[in-house]
Parts: sequence; structure tokens; C-alpha cells
Amino acid sequence: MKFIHCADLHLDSPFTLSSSSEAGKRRAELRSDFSALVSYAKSEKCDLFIIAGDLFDDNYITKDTSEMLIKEIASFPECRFVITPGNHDPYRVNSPYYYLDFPENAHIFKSEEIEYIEYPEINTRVYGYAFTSEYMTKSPLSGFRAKEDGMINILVAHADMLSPLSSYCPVTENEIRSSGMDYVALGHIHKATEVKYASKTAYAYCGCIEGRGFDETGYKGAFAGEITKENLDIKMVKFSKKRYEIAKCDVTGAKDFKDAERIISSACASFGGDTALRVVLEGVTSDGFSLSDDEIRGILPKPYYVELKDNTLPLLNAEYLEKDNTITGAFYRKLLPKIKSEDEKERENAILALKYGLKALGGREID
Ligand SMILES: [Mn+2]
Repeated sequence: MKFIHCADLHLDSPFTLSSSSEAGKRRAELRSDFSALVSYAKSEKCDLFIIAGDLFDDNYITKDTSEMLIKEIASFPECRFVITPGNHDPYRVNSPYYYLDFPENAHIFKSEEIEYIEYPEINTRVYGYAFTSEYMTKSPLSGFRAKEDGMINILVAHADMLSPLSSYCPVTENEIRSSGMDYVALGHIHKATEVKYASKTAYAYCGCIEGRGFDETGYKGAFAGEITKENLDIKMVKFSKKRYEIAKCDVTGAKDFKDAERIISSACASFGGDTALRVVLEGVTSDGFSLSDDEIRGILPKPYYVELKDNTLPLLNAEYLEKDNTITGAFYRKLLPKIKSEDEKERENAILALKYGLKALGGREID
């Protein structure tokens, strides 16, 4: 039995990091990701198309999106689309699942209790449940066991395996182990995992289909492959049009623009027009060292979006500053505990304060 496992498409996501015209383009790309998934499923002659929750980002979806979705599902009647509503798109009155007229080959789970649909022609039973509100604190898998009759048992689950105290359907590895499923197709965590096993039950998060910010880096996609009662053979297929990446460039010891250019271009060489790039400068520099945003942009390949973060520490003369008894030394010693803070935000702020302070005290221009 051949299948696709996708999740967390978040169709019509607002893409708040982008400008409004860019955000519109990104939403169109998300729609076309879904079309590309369906085309791929057709070319692979998939029997089953699993959507493990958060297909929509919200209660509200545009007409373009609903038309695209219905049209794509209807265009592949040989395939069974099984959808489980997640925390962003719970099944409830006035949700798209409630008011849209889905084609007959789509099955949507509607209850917080586990239910199933049987497809004897492909020897497969698909279990699932639905978020019916934003939160779900109880695991529907607790004490649950699948039927044992030779059919392939798949569970489609929007669930949080990272914390047993999660408000987003906490599911534990033990519950999966004793579920008797052949495969648990997970959604909710946006970073894909490899296929893991709890006893004989395979389970995996496929991740989201497009990153939407620097906390979701890398290319994204869906799992595709084949399952039998004895064996699972799936691979990650890339579908994202864009990716977010963070390039950390340690410019310690860079004395001038040429030095920095060498370091930055090698760290960023692989990022082209499909990448939203955050360049983070790190390391220890002498306090006279500076690189303007424009200079850095000039070095980079052409990502479609770039932002810069300068976390360098102007401290090559730290030893001297520690003993310095002028106001500069006093300023440095005052900031030192915060520069060494465990809290990343506090550290960043302190480094920024130090940079501005040293510039101001040295009578240099502050940009
Ligand atoms: Mn979710």
C-alpha cells in the first residue's frame, strides 16, 4: 500500500515576518505545495494521502484556498484522503471542515475519541481523532489497542510527544508501543524526525511543508513510500519552495573587511535565491572593528531575504579593560556580569550596550 504522510501545511498562514506582498506570494506558494503533493501522489499511484493536522492555520480560509483544496482532492478519486484536525484547525462548528463540501474520497475525523475507517481493498485500517478545540490535555491513546486481524493499522495523530504535560495532546512512546499500530503518522512538531520504532510500531513526524520563520530552518517536505504488514519503506521528499537558514560567522581575529569577507562568503556560499538568510556575526573582535550592513550584503550570494545580527564582542583588549581605572573600565566591569549572563537576550543586550558605550566613550560615531 503506497501512501503520503504530510502535516502542518498551515494554509493561509499570515507569514508575519514578510511584507504584505511577499506574504501573499508565500501563501500562494503554500497552496501550490499542496498541488505539488497531490501531483506527486498521482505519479506514485498512492492509495492513501494522510494529512496529520493543521492543514489550515485558522478558522478562516480564503476562497482560493478552499477551491484549490476541493479541486485537488476531487482530481484524484482513486486515492483516499484522511485528515485529522489539529490545534490550529480544530473540528468545530464554523470551521472549514464543518462548512466545506469535501469530496467523497476524503475522510475527516471529528471526535476526540479514536475512531477508524476501513479500506479492505487496500487491506488498511486508518485510526484517528480530532482536536475539537485549541487544546487537548488527554491522550486518546491511553489504554488503546488496535485490532489484530492482519490488516495494516495506521494511526493519524496530531500530538505532542515532547512533553507529557503538553496542552496539545501529549502522547508517550509507551502508548505508541502498546498501541499495536503498524505506523503512527504524526503532526504538530514542525521539525521532521526520522522513522523511529517503539517495539514493532513505527512512528515519525514529517514536519511542516514550508518554514515560516527562523525557528523553522531547512527544506521541508512530506514522507512518501510503501507499507506492508511486515515492512515500512518511506523517504522524505522535499516540497518547500523556500527555506530559512541561519549562518553563524565567527569573525574572531578579522582585522579588516577582506578578512571578514573571506569568512562570511564561505559560511554563506550555499545559500541562493530560495533562502531567507539570517547572518549572525560572532566572535571576539578588536573594538575598532566594524562592518556595515551594506558591506555585508555586498558579500553575500543573493538570498531572497537577508537580515543581520551582530553578536561580536569588541573585547580583544578585555584584560586591559578589566584593570582600567578610567570610566571606560568602570563601564566594562559594570556590564561584565550581564555579558556573561546565562540568559541569551540579556547577553545580547549587554554586548550591544558595550559596543555603543565603547564607541561613545571613544568619541566615535554610533550607527
Ligand atoms: Mn499543531
